[in-house]
Amino acid sequence: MGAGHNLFPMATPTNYRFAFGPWNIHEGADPFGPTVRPTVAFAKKLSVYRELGFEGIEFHDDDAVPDVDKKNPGQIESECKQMKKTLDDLGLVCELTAPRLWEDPRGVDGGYTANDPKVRQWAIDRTKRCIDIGRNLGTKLMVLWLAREGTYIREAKNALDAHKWLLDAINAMLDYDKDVEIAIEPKPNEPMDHAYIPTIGHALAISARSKDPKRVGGLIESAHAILAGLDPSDEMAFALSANKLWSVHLNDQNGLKYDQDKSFGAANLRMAFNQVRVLELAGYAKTGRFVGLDVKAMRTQKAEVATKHLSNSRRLFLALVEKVRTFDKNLERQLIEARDYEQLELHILEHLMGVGR
Ligand code: XUL
Ligand code: MN
Repeated sequence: MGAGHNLFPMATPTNYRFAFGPWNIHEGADPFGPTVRPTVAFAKKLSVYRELGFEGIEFHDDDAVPDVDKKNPGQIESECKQMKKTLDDLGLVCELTAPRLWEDPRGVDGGYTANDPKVRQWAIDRTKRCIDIGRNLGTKLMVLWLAREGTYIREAKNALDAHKWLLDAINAMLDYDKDVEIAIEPKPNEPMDHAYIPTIGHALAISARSKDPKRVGGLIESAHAILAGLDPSDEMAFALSANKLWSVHLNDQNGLKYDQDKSFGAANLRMAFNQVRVLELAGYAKTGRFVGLDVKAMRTQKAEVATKHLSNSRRLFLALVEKVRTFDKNLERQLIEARDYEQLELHILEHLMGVGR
């Protein structure tokens, strides 16, 4: 695994907590080629979290309970008990769970917004199992990445019905468990041509219409905001200003192409700086919420070094915390007062490059 590199690299301690999902250690398949690295056993994945500087684990429902659809509530509870013990022993916590509807053949055209009422019911039932898993693993936070809740062709669904069904599904989740907190992870496209909840604005609008808006917030992923043509730091600020940013998936995206999940800061360091800046401005670390890194190793990466995307992203994040904290605040204030944004920009760029004053 090569986990020994880049361990806890920053001298300055910060109180950020980091998380990632087991899917972020992967075999490297893409739509044009098969796997290039052997499968890493789940137990082995768990064993590298702490070494890499992470304490939070993000679970899809079937990461925690394989074949969840085939299991009854009793089986789910006992498997979760075992998993919780494994996590406790390793010093890990489950940050969130997320129902993985998009891999099931029934969810081929969406779950909550499928045209077939039986599929919509299955999607809600499966999500209830996901809520059970979260409760048993000690987290209230459930993420909805609405993967196939959209269309390949616009005419395939009645979008008015689809939005109503989505709201009904969210209300059913809120009814099912009085403690569950739902964070919608917006994404404008992929796997569908268009998704119904493409931005955090849409997510918070649907939250406001739900039966318990204080339990519906958001998770913002950098790449998803970029794919929507938006600035991730502004998307985060929008949610933070409403106390609705309940997690983040930091990564990077080199323009409008397939969802890349590059290492944080790898494509646009200044955009990454601004995401860290907004989290710092909001005191995000003090909330105890996690910084999730939803990053993929390049396909070219050899198996023994296929966790560097995670440790490097964390390292970059911490380096940028340092950059935000050490930026000359007096100078910043003066230049803003003088409206000399050209000079402010130069200082930011020089600060990031480690040159100049
Ligand atoms: C997909 C994506 C997912 C969610 C979790 O683009 O980001 O991995 O974060 O379901
Ligand atoms: Mn994500």
